[in-house]
Amino acid sequence: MDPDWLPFHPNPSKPSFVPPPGAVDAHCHVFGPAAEFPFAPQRKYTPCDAGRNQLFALRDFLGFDRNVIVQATCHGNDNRAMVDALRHSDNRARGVASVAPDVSDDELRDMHAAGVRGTRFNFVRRLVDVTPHDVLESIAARIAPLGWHVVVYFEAADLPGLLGLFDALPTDIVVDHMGRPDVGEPVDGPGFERFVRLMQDNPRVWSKVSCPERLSKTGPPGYDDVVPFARRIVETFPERVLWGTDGPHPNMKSHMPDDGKLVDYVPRIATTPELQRKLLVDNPMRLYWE
Ligand code: 0GY
Repeated sequence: MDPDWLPFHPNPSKPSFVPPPGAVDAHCHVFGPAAEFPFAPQRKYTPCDAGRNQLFALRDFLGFDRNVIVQATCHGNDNRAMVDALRHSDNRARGVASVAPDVSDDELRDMHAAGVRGTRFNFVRRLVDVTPHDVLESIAARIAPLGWHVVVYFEAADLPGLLGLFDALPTDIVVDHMGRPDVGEPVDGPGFERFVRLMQDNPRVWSKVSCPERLSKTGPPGYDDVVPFARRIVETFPERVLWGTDGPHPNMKSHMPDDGKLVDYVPRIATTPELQRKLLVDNPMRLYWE
């Protein structure tokens, strides 16, 4: 693993908030283990091993029932570790893959049978060499017939340059971590307004209200400065929000979050049982299990 890699929290606290029955952790990853599922040669980071057993143990400890496992960039387009986790999940995990436009129909069918329901387009330059938009459109054309959606990860400053691509995609679009707003700006400032407008103008766009630990400047345990941003999205678009732990937390440099404290953040951004049920159960079930 990289010399400055922070491994996942060894003993997270038990959350005070009890997730509703059937709750889904809709953003998490598996890393290897590398001896069985080697990392991609073109990766931009080398993590610690964090395989499926550890992920499922964390799920149970935190009081969740299901996972959505998102292909991490350190595995490139080799989805075997993620698909293996889905196959060992007892139908309690779904996946988001990373694919190239020449992926075969057989591969897509196999992944679908294992539980993959989306593909991820990553625009964060520290994580990937960004793929041209026409190539991404051709990938979207391959996965749309399966009913899959596209998960997008980008920095807030890059949103204007992506609007044309988003318009051209024939699928639902799920934005990771609210499009990474600068939470030092006002919640009604121009940067975040642009993101809110994207969701307002496009009923196909969903948002994960996850990763306060990546966005916060005030830091743990409460990530207080991120709360108004996530709360605004949850309250404005209660039917199109998802939440996930982001375990095992790739590339955290400032600190390693305590997953129990992250779960305790949920009732601060989804403040009623109804909003909590939509965020953690109804919405992810509709997108990934129905
Ligand atoms: C996240 C965030 C990060 C990494 C990845 O696939 C990945 O490598 O998503 C990050 O470094 O910001 O959502 O897990």
